[in-house]
Amino acid sequence: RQLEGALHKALSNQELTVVYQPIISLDGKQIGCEALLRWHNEALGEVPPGRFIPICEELGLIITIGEWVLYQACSQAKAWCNRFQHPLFITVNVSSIQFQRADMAKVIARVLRETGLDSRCLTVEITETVLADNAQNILQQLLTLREMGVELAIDDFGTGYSSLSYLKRFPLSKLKIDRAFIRDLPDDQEDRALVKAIISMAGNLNLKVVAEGVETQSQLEFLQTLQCDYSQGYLHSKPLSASAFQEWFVTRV
Ligand code: G
Ligand code: G
Ligand code: MN
Ligand code: NA
Repeated sequence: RQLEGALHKALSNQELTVVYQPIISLDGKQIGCEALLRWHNEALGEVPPGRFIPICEELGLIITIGEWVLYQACSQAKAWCNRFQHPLFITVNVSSIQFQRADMAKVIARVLRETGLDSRCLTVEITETVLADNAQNILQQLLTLREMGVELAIDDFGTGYSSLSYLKRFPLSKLKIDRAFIRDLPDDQEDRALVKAIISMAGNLNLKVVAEGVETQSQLEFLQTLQCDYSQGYLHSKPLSASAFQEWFVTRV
């Protein structure tokens, strides 16, 4: 409960920051990054997002904090696009609680307008929870986002409980394979079969695939043989501060 009190003030006390983890297409041509929230509190130290984000969701704070992350990420991406003349996409996690408000698509449209970021440079990451919510309104908002040019990725793919039918019903563009399936590649025969099947299914559904948690060269080589589209993980880089990401980026383009 100490956490709750501190969280209420985290944003106004400027304790929140956004870090950026590189995502690279397997052909090396496209570069992007995932925006990830960090919280450093004087008394509590560095609190991991897995601990404080669920509390933000419970308290409804994720509405303001989520919008702040979106704004930070889009204005940063816009600044990098201007500076480097090299296309860069940014992916931002949007919680199911944020999608429960009827105007999430409008919020995203406004942030894009205010920051000047091209909508095609933004990918919104949602979890299966968003899609499991049967509200017609959610489908409508996701369709609106796609019409605007924003891409939609399903995060942590393979770990949820929902049926695969949502892959057909929702206008998704990318699927992020959860790192649990990548960890034991290329040795584990079952994970090999699963990842192979996921990539092949995604290809047939016209979805791009991002492999998460790629830590070794042999994992990357295996993913290359399967024609996976993108990889993300410690092999390329851990999440970086904005200035460290910028340094990393200039060495790549
Ligand atoms: O890699 P990291 O430890 O930062 O992420 C832990 C979890 O927190 C991940 O599931 C990630 O999706 C989630 N997360 C990180 N940043 C955000 C954010 O800005 N919004 C939401 N909703 N989730 C986030
Ligand atoms: O659930 P989501 O994919 O949004 O969360 C990303 C989380 O994964 C972050 O907490 C990030 O720090 C973590 N992460 C990113 N790359 C790797 C990796 O290569 N290995 C491990 N173990 N974790 C990773
Ligand atoms: Mn994510
Ligand atoms: Na994930």
